[in-house]
Amino acid sequence: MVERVICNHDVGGSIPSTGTILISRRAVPPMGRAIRPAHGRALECVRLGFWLGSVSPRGAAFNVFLDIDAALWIGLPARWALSPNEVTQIMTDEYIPPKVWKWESQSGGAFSNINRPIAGATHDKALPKGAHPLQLHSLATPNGVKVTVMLEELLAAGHNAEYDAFLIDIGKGDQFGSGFVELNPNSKIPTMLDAETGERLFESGSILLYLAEKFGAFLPENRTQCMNWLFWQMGSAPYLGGGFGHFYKYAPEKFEYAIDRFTMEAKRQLDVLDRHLAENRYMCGDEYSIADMAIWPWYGAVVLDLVYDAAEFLDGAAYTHLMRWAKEIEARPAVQRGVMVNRSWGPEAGQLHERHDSSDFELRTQDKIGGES
Ligand SMILES: N[C@@H](CCC(=O)N[C@@H](CS)C(=O)NCC(=O)O)C(=O)O
Repeated sequence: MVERVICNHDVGGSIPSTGTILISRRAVPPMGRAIRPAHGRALECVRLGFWLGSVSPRGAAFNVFLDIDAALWIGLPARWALSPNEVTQIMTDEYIPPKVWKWESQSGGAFSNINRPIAGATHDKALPKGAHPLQLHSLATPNGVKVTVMLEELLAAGHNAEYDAFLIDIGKGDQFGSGFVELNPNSKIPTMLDAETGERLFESGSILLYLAEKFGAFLPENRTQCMNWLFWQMGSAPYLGGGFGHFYKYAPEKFEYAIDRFTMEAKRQLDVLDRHLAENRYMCGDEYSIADMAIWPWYGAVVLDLVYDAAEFLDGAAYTHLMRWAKEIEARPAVQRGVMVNRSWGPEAGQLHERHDSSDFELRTQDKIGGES
């Protein structure tokens, strides 16, 4: 917890007269109360706070002031301390929830501009239509890649699963267009229309299952076990992505509590997979299935360091069975094609913004068409 104390009084000595303190709130006890040794962590924070006083984090002047009891307790001269009336304003980031939450400001961090507390369309925008029965509107995030890998696997296996894939730029809010919301009231990619049946599809797990049933493929005989792992992925990945990935990579600050909490869970999940893959070639036994396609873009990608830049932090290499499986799947040609579809970042040769034909992988990647799309 961080507290900012702004003071306006000259305390003399070598400490400037005005400054800001950013140290653990526990380091500064309520004015007039001493830090008790029982607060082992508090002492640590005071020392850290004082040490930080000599550097300039965030490029700003950074002066450390302590209240008098805290100063005396750690043996600093009294003139280096502030008395209560010298502290004019205390701003704390300790969050005290209001009675009723209101949407007043962005929370900061990546994606804060698209987060909103209400559902529904924000603007009128029809979705484009392609020539094939399967119309995908998506982006090559892990949830999007599940479906494009499945479609490429189906095609590679000889099924007539030709599809049109259109790019949804979630950073720009395309998912809140009226046409998109008609397909998916939840405004998240991936979403798909099967123009042959008129079926509207959303939720990546549901789309995988729909395609597996439609084409009679990638659903092993032991369907129940396979569903266990498919649903495991759908329930678990939000902890990895929305929890760990968000706080490790995208949050506006590194919050130790949140990173610890979700790292613990992410590593537990990696261990669940590692133990299972020690005994099984694929998630559902000997057969490659939609469960592998659902799990690989998240957990395979984490240990292969394709998302969140966290493979080292999570010690991904230690999960040797998971790594073996992740590499085996990564090497599949259909997977290599699937990860390119609706991808709008990374090397241009790996970005196929829209996919309408198998020749697009050769002819229409960004390095080939440049500013055309
Ligand atoms: N449970 C959904 C999650 C989909 C999801 O979270 N999609 C993200 C990208 S990975 C998205 O569209 N975010 C846009 C937004 O939140 O506005 C699924 O598996 O399809």
